[in-house]
Amino acid sequence: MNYGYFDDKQREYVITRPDTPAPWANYLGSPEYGAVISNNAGGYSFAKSGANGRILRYVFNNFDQPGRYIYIRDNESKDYWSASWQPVGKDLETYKSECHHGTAYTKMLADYSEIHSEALYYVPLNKSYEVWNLKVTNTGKKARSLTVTGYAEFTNNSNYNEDLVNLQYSLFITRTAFEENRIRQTVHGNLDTLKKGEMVDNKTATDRVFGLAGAKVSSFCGDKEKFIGRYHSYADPAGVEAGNLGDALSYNENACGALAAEIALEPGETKEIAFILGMKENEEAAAILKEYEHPEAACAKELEELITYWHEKLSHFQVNTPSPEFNTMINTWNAYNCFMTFIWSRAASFIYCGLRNGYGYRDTVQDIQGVIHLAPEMAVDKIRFMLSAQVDNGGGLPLVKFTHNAGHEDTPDDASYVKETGHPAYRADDALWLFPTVYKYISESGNLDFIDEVIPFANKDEGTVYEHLKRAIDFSMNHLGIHGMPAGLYADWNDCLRLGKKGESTFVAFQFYLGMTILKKFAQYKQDGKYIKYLEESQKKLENIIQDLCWNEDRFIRGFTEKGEVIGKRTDPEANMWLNPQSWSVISGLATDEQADLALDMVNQQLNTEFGAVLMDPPYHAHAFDGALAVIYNQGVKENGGIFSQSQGWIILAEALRGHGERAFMYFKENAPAAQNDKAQIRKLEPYCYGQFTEGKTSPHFGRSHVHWLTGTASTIMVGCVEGIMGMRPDFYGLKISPSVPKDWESFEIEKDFRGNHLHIVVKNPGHAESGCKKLLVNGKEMEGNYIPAEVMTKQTEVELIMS
Ligand code: IFM
Repeated sequence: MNYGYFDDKQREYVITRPDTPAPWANYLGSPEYGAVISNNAGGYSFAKSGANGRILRYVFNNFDQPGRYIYIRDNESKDYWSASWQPVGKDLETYKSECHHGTAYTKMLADYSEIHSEALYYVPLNKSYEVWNLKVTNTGKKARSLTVTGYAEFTNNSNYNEDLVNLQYSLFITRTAFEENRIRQTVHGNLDTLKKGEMVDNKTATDRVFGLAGAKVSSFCGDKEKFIGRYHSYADPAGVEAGNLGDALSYNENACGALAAEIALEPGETKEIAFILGMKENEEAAAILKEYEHPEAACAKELEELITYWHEKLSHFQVNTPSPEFNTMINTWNAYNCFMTFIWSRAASFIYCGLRNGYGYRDTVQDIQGVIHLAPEMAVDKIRFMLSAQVDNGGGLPLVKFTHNAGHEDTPDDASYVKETGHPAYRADDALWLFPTVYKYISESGNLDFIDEVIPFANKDEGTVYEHLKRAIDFSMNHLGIHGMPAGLYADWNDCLRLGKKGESTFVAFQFYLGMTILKKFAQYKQDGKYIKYLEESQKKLENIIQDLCWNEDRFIRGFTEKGEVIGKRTDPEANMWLNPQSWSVISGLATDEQADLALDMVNQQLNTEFGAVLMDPPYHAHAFDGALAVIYNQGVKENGGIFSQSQGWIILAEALRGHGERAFMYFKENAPAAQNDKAQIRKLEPYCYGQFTEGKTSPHFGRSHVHWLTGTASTIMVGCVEGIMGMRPDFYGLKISPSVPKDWESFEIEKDFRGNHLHIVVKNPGHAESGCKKLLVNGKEMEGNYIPAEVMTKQTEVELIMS
């Protein structure tokens, strides 16, 4: 079943049936001023922090309410509806609607009772407030008199938790006032005599304003209960029903901002208004509202700015392949999803309430990889930041506080850090993610000077990027487990796998192995012969240990507990086959050809399903070892045998690196949101963004996906597709092109910006190969192998690669 379609030209997903199986969301603004909005206008807004800067209330687990509601009332018939299908929820036989989720804007179109409305929601570029721009058109033959009401449900306190559960406090700090064209809610209004910067008990007066531009306010309401009315609901608010909001304000009541305007429309006539919402002081709010006196011009210009900004970012890598799903995901939605995870981290969604007070080290370093090919300049800023969150012993801070102050931070060795962040110890993998991320950035940008850039460590001291990476190696070397592989410490990538401080994870061992391969390239560039020797010897030693201890006939095991128990043996009754050690054995370059192919075949046989490969199998139930925390989850979900979508990216990459185009693409397609557009009743999640996981074959809801948008899946799949399937493999000195595609792809094209040049790449595959390169022409000149040295590229470079 499908609820909409992709409009690739506009880069929009258009929802044609509003009764979607879950709220399908979009992101507006940024965490400076952020808004999450669903296709039925549900969602919330915040300034700076989803948890502590909450402006609009949203009740989680509660059918996507409340939201940014705009009600339209016909003053003659007294009938009313909403500009989004919900909350009024008119019969879909008579109410027609479309929701266009675009890049940083959402537009709701509705037709009902010969009135066409368009509600456009966005946060203007680099601004810290939001705009709800409404256009109403009379499509009938008689003049109409309408009352249009905008409703914003303020939280009583900026802390969302206090707002929802600590009512004995939060109800008594809020009040509303009305002035000319706006409702102002003040939290802690009684502190308004304090001087700027002064606080009482860490609190100060804060204003939130909901205003109207483009029409006169005909009535208003600042009290939620009066607006909705006892025993009414968002579907039939008393104030809307009456056509007059009663001009009530609140003092110790639940606050809201409701503003009504009367709009008369001749046949064919259109009028436009704008509601503005933000955490703004009164004067600034008045000035902002003035800018929207003529909403038509102001809003159209701002929408254009947003579109230009985002479409330009996406334009740096575009593909045209025989697969529409692949094109849609890579050109727009996976790419946009990567930007959202990159910018928002795990700040806010309909699942994340904004409680995290910092960036997860591994998540953030992984997220960066998803945007490197599109915006290396954005990526490098975040890389600098993450390097500055590396402790001088080489480990990463598990949680990097939003207030991070490089050079002055406590570390997991300090009780104060543990108390403040709740992270009790270092994790084995955090700093190891830096290797592929830093390498990919330098290779994409060609910015080799970055290797020598000096960046502080989190606690003290500073060093070049090269030194930072060396210290990451030192960290693992100084924390070896019982067999000489990197110790498990608090965790590896898998939060639910506690192997014990001295236990060992093969995943981390593979990451470490790859880290050494990458650092060797840096050392070669630096002509650091002594260090090259050290790396080679250490890497060989590690390789021998892994080969001796971790290969189990047809698979790599998952690791060892500190008691020496082997996890992931083929004879184990549960969890005897794990996905990540197999894919990473290939990605790391450690597996022999024979091992790689066997392990990948076993993944295919034992773990793959029609919705992707499960993380491990069989799930834990009766045979979980002490550190197998996954057992707390139902079988077939999350780390307990769910299809953990992030890992799907790594299996795509592993298959592609082996030149198995068919399988790489199969893994892409199984879990690709766009490829499931017609299975919305199964997948439930938005068909345009990734989720954290899909329920596995042992769940009764096999195929249902969860935890939308803010997930590491976005970046790993992007890397799997760009570096793997499309074969874009830059290095310090140029670009290797090594596609791995389905055999029936006869040809495809790539538009890629690379180091100031534009590459137009045409790949031809008349012999139906899955991978390989017979010939590579650059501006008509044949290259050696499949490599283009950077110096032969021109502003407009024509590339032709013949696969077979
Ligand atoms: O790797 C973790 C991530 O840091 C948080 N979400 C779950 C992943 C797998 O456990």
